[in-house]
Amino acid sequence: MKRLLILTALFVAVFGKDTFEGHQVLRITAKDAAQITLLKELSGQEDLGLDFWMEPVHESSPVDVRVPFNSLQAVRAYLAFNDIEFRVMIEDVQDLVDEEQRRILKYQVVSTDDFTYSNYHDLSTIYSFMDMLVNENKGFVSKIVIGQSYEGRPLNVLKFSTGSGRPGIWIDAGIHCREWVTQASGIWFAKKIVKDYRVDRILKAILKKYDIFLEIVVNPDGYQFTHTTNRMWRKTRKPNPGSRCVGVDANRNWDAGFGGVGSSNDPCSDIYRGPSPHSEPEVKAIVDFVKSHGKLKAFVSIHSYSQMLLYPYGYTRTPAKDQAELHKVAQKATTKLQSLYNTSYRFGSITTTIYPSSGGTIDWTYNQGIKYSYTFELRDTGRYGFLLPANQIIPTAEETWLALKVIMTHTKNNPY
Ligand code: BHK
Ligand code: ZN
Repeated sequence: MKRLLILTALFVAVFGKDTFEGHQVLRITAKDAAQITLLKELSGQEDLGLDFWMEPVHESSPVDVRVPFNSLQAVRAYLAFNDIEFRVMIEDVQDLVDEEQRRILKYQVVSTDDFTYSNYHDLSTIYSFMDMLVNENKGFVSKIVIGQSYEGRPLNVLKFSTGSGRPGIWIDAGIHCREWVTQASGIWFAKKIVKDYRVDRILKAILKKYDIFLEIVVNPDGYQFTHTTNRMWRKTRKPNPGSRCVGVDANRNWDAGFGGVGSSNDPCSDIYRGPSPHSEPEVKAIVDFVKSHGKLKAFVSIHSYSQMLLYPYGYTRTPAKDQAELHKVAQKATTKLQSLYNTSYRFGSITTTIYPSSGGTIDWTYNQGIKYSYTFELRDTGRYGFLLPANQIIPTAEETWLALKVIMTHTKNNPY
């Protein structure tokens, strides 16, 4: 293993790509509040380089943590000493990353019919996919550039429309760039919409009254970075003045309880909220779009993993005014989702279902008056986590699409 580590260090130095050789993902189950406190202390030990895939908040839900090889002994000893239960979820993170990389095809795609929906793709391939789709479906699909990322990439939104002057439904993916199944599902949704909009009566009825806006890659700088340098990157890529740490958690950056619970003011934290609300151009672009459009009636922001359908709020325990209705729709949507492959979802408010968390996307959109504001956490429940094997992309997208249609249909049938 020592030789391996030296090789690993060499590899990083030469190719500039982080590797995860010997890293393990541990699922840690705290049994009381005292153990949660011990886990928070562990996460504060920056020299250990731990990557919490879920925040330690409450003893009712276990946390998955990626532990670098060099910290494994110390972490295991700490957990054992404090009598905290854990088990190994992923034996070697790099094995999964390697497998994923092997399957990424480098080929010139000429049409969206040749595109391999069952694989992950790099950013330029996704951007060409969007252009192809627009070219193949003139008059139905168009591309709107709503802004530029910090590194100057276009922030592309696909618009699906069969008429003019209509209210809109928004779907986005990839705000956390390492959640690769979300961008991959977004691509599949886009193709599904053009295949189905004349033949699927439900979709046809939705598009008769509403435009659909789809932002497949909310955080393109981060997505590129997960391909070139660090597969486990979550945040944006804007440098933080006065810190050697880069990036902001774009799902803590919105002006809804900004700076409150479940966010950090430490630029080195993975839940760093940023210096001010909407400080990130990727967030500000959506804010400006939502305000200028003025008629979005549903807003769905897609994450992974943990199989949940969430509605506001995350920054407060106060129930949303429309909680009863949001809950019923979530129940219907997750039931429909499960009908396809028996994938089971939990649903409820962000605070009560995952954890209290402020500055999140859908709390802001809900407060803007977009009643049907939801967040999905797609597959899985932690066997692979962010490294979901590519052969699960299509089934994930298919089942999620059924739930999306339930939300969109409810929106259509309940105008406000
Ligand atoms: C979802 C919606 C609003 C606030 C928090 C969440 C949970 C999400 C997060 O931002 O911490 C978990 C996550 O990234 C994995 O997708
Ligand atoms: Zn996320």
